Amino acid sequence: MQTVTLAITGMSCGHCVDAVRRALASLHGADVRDVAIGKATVSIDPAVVTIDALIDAVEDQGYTVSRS
Ligand SMILES: [Cu+2]
Repeated sequence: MQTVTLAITGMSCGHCVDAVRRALASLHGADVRDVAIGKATVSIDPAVVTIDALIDAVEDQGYTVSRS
């Protein structure tokens, strides 16, 4: 497992936190550890899911993820 923290812009309230959490939790191989306004921490199995897939899932909800 690998732990990934995403920096997310565009989140402003609890609904955003829920939307991001749901988007990440829907991915196979991803285990959501923590979501707060502006960031999400996820444990992933790199053989199953990529960081790009995490980013795409969050950005599909209308937020922007900065890639470090
Ligand atoms: Cu919101």
